[in-house]
Amino acid sequence: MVRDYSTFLPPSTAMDAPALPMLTRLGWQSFFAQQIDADALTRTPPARVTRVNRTTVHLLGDGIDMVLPLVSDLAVGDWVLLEEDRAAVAEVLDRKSLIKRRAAGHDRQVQLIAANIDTAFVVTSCNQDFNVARLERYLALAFEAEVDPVILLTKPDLSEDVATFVAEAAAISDMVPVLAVNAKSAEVAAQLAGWCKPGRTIAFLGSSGVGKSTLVNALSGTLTAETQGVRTGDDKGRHTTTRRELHLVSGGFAVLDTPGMRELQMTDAADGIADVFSDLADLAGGCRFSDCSHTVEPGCALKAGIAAGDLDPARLERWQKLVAEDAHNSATLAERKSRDKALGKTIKGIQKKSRK
Ligand SMILES: Nc1nc2c(ncn2[C@@H]2O[C@H](COP(=O)(O)OP(=O)(O)OP(=O)(O)O)[C@@H](O)[C@H]2O)c(=O)[nH]1
Ligand SMILES: [Mg+2]
Ligand SMILES: [Zn+2]
Repeated sequence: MVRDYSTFLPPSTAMDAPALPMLTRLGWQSFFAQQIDADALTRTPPARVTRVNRTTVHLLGDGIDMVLPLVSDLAVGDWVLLEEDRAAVAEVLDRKSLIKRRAAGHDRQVQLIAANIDTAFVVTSCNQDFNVARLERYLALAFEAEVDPVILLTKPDLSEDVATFVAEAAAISDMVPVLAVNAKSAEVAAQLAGWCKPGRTIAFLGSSGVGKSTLVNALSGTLTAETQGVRTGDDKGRHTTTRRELHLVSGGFAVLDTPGMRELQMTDAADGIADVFSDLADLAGGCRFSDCSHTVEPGCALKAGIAAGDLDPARLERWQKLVAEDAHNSATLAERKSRDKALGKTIKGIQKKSRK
């Protein structure tokens, strides 16, 4: 791929940010600065992970644009300190936020999606991609990661029913702003300006074909990311973006483009799920039994809510499904970790014995 270096050049046009230090433009914030002293800052310079490959990472910093060997558990968006000779990553700084999911496939490891994101734009379109249950999953993931989510509804120009999509999305959570944006229009930068301040990092998440890369291009003002038309008939995308990549744009902030995710399984996301469904959790406080399963128990406040027509039974079902899935996945992960630990001990024991 040909990298567009114009996005790394000093800002020049009127809409660009004033000349900002490179580290600020990359998202260096006091949260990271306070983890190291001034001396370490020059000896072991910080750099940000913009891309994670199979065996290497791409890093950008002040005068740094390099590829180094991958160290384990690095995520796109991580801030690292380099060794004094700059030949390797010395340390990963504490993360302000971390978005993760349970990976698809049979080994089902936890997959780190992105670190140190300030705002996650959850992107869907005003078409067949729109799905409340999936949006709830994305929001739970963002809340769990302590990232502020915003729902973007793209392709309003192709829909005759934008207001219905907006209303359905807005009903999901009081804590999540919802915006309809034509990703191909000139208004994108102005519409998202409140979140795209210099020094901040934003991410676009969502299915293939919803316009994540188109939004990246709209914000950068260049063709930074590749885009491709969706399938006619079902509006599904063609998985054009194949890896996560952090782009530095001329407005002085960092933008993460991600590939469309096919599956979004919950793991260790109990708090995030509780945030999305906080109204139901509050209501459940009124159930007669503290361990009420909201199915057959007498005195169930949620059942009463449904009977009174105040609560959508489908929403209660979705909540219970996510809670159960998260509990199952988190338990099996915890079990696997303790099994791996036990196995590690056995192997160490065998090695010790064989050395004797
Ligand atoms: N009319 C219209 N087309 C849009 C809008 N947003 C995206 N598109 C088109 O939708 C298609 C898919 O956009 P992409 O930006 O490639 O989608 P993506 O989310 O990056 O997809 P993946 O990389 O596959 O995950 C492209 O043809 C875009 O031009 C919009 O708001 N209105
Ligand atoms: Mg894309
Ligand atoms: Zn109940």
